[in-house]
Amino acid sequence: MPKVAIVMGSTSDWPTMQKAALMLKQLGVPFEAKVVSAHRTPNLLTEFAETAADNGIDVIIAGAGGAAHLPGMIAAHTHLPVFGVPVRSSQLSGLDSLLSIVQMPKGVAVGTLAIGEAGAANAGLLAAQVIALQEPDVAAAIKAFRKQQTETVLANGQLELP
Ligand code: RP5
Repeated sequence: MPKVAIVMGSTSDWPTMQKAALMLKQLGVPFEAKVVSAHRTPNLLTEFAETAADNGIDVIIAGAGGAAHLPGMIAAHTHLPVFGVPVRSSQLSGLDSLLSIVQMPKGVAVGTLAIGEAGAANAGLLAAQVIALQEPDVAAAIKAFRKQQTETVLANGQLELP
């Protein structure tokens, strides 16, 4: 049973949102990933968000670009935590996506990540950190990931001229 749902406005978002999926896979968190568009499939959005909790979802990651209303509209339909990923857009490089997601009105929360792949990866990490509150194995995997990351940086920190 998936614990995290990764949804995105278009298949064109998948190369970015895969980074969230890869992080969850690395940390051993079950997930599902699918396209749910705020504008092209509004009824699916409502159905998905309203039934997510009953379907065993604990955290939702929503990525979209341009007029990125998906994370906010999903948050409007569920009490589950929603993390929004601004996907880099072709016209405005994702600044439009970021501003569309981040300025939520008081009372409906979306946790907004960075634009693009770093934001998607961190959305996966943050979702795993929420899941880890109840899952010791996931907490251990996150600690191991962070330790490895630190060791890699320390091992490659001495810089020399070519
Ligand atoms: C948004 O429009 C999607 O999230 C995507 O980032 C953007 C472009 O979608 P496509 O025209 O590539 O399907 O809804």
